[in-house]
Amino acid sequence: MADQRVLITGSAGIVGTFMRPRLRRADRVLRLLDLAPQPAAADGENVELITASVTDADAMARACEGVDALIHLGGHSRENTWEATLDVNINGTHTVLEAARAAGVPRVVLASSNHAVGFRRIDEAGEAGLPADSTARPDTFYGVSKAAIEALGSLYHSRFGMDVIVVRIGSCFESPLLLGPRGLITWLSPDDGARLFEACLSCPSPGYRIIWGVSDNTRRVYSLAEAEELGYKSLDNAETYAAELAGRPELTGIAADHVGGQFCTAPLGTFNPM
Ligand code: 15L
Repeated sequence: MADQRVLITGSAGIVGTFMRPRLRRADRVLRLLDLAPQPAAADGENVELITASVTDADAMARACEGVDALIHLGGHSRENTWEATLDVNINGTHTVLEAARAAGVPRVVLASSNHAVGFRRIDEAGEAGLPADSTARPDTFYGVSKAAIEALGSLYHSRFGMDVIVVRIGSCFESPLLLGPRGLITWLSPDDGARLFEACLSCPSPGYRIIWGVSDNTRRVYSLAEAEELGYKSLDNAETYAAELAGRPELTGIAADHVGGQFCTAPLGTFNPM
């Protein structure tokens, strides 16, 4: 059987960089697309490197040729101006989906974020956690773009039958230590991230789904049931870092009460380096 070809946009970004070695398989070609330079293929690494923007329709059309599944991570990963957010995140995702549709890519995984629902209150989460398909309550222009990305994915599924899985990622970093105490709630370990994307790539006929991308953290407020239905099993828990985070400043007020944390109070439309 021919190798599976998986296109990853934004492959030089934080999550993309974590996924490159973790999604490597002998029977898989990773086609890695980013505007930024990427390390050359290591010995025996089955990768194809493309330098391009997700907003470039011709480049995306070429990138989607012969692709079995697409993981769309590309775009601004935090708050930015409305114009940049609209251009790269919303128009860029439209360009990506349109190229995937035209090339007959059967499955697309879209990176969304907790900030699509950042203004949901933490105390809305019941015992099982906040449902993965809770309706949008964005906390930023960035969050609005993620809600739009989710809606585009739904449209492309309904109109064209593409399998589309939207992953509302919590905070995917090497460890929750970079994030402060909120990371004990939101952390998605890179290894769990890879387990999650593998489940998205291999589950049979998912249709359109929204799932949370989070580790099985003791303090998690997001439901894992929807991701587990696709075969995801988290093996990590941010709580192992709790002692190291003790004494670090806790969020207060609106930021503490809502899923989006400090994004809920950061200035709108201003690049947020967090
Ligand atoms: C996100 O969506 C960002 O991409 C990431 O940089 C983190 O800030 C994360 O949310 C978070 O909520 O911690």
